Amino acid sequence: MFKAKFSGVMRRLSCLALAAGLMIPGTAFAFREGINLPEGVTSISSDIYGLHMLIFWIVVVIGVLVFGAMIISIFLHRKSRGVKPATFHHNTTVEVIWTAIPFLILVGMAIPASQALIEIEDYRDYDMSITVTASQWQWHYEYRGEDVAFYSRLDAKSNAARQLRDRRTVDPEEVDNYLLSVDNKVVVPVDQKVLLLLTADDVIHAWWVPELGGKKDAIPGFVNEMWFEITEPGIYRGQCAELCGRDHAFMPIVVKAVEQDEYEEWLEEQREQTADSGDAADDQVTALDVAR
Ligand SMILES: [Cu+2]
Repeated sequence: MFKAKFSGVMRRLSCLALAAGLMIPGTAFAFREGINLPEGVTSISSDIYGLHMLIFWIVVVIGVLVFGAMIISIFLHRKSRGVKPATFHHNTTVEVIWTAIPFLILVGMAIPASQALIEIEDYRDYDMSITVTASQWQWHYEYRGEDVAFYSRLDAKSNAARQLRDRRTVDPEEVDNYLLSVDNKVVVPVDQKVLLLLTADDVIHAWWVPELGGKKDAIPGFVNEMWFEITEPGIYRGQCAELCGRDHAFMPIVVKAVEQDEYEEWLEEQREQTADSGDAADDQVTALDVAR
């Protein structure tokens, strides 16, 4: 008798512990730095973050209400207190309520979600555009109408550190932003709508810088679009986000957002370099591929 009662209590306690064990650390964990979605530095990324947090809190409230009702019911209406099960079935009022409330919640979530999606897909009225061509394993950026084009690859230090142990000349621990640095950064001005036209030469790649909000596939034979407008100067890092072959992990993306004057100066420098080097960029690819 005592044993049966004890195991019943234990079962209930385990249920409570499991529910609390899943909910409390889950909520706390989401707020640890680096775990939650980054708020980012573009108008779209902050909209996405706002949407994410809104839905997160709706889910938390639903979770607390549903689990709370379950836990209270299990505790107060337990057999050992002499509670007899109700025998009714069908309650139209309750059924209308539990259909209408989730419907309203879903509509409430769909409105801001649709607004964010429409904004993400609005490619009109951009200030500048860059054609991004991915290939194994590098990015090519062409600033449209500016006579500026270059390849962007893993920086030499990260590349030396990523080699197999016997060929390694640099310790990965000593490399800042290991595997997240490139030789040529994508420089863009702040507060300008930058349109990216993405495609690929060989297999599918994906351009992804978390702090700019969203990512987009670069697919051979197709041109995909994405846009961002960075509000804060800084360096933002990302990676190819589509498994694209052996060196997929070694094609990072680095975007440097600067003020308009600095951007103009950089463009001028790049124009000079592009004019000097001619087609040298293509030769470099061959040399790099051989070296790899
Ligand atoms: Cu890739």
